[in-house]
Amino acid sequence: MKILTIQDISCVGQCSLTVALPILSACGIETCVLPSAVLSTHTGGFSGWTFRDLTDDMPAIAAHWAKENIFFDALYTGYLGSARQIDITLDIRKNRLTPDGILIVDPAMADNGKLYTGFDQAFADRMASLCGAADIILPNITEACFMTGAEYRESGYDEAYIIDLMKRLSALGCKHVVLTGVSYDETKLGAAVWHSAESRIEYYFHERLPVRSHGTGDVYASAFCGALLRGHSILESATIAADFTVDSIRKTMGDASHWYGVKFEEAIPGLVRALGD
Ligand code: PXL
Repeated sequence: MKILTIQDISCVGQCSLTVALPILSACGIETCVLPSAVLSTHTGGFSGWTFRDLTDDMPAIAAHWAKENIFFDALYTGYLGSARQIDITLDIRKNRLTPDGILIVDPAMADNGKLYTGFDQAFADRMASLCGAADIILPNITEACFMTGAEYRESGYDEAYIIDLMKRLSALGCKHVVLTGVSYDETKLGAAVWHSAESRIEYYFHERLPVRSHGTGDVYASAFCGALLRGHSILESATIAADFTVDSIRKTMGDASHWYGVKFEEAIPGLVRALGD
């Protein structure tokens, strides 16, 4: 079982590849990488970061893999450095995935009602087309709204709002949606899983912690991919990933100097136990 993940290297900040690689490895999955960009830090709270766009390197890397007859069982995309990388990713999906290979897309581009620095609506529209080609997508509510044109609501919504979002997302073309950050009351937060073919919703709710943390989307998505490739169902994987993310946040709470990410490393033993043999 071999996964390829395409996302940036933020050298410092505990997100993207520095999170995906250790978590997927801990899950026992061979992980290959295609870095989309190299940044000195992530863009969420630091200032003056460096940004090396690797778009131009990506086609040659994929061409070399083709020469070497290298294929992947799964492709997991996160933060992409340019709109052109979406077309390159679609090419890689077409040419380098095994016949049963799956595409999992985390449209990592927005949170808390806002796009991350450097992204615009045109990028969100291209990301919507990548999500349309995916087997499973892992958006938060903000990303879902930017991709579908739905109104963003932070709280106070009901199940009809979430089901409308799910229908809009599956109209893009994806087979399953794992929507994160769903909450119908103040004490619980969780993920809603939508199966497009059956128009069926499932949930996993956990305790809501009183903090907002950076990088938790990447921690969640990486653990989700690891659990899924280890043979767990989508709902089980969504559950394992949520428990791991909550544990990582809990281990970071109270350490204000660690504002830029979560201490997921300390939660890895629990993740490995949750995966079972
Ligand atoms: O965690 C998502 C992410 C990934 N990569 C970079 C980011 C962010 C979020 O801000 O800035 C570079």
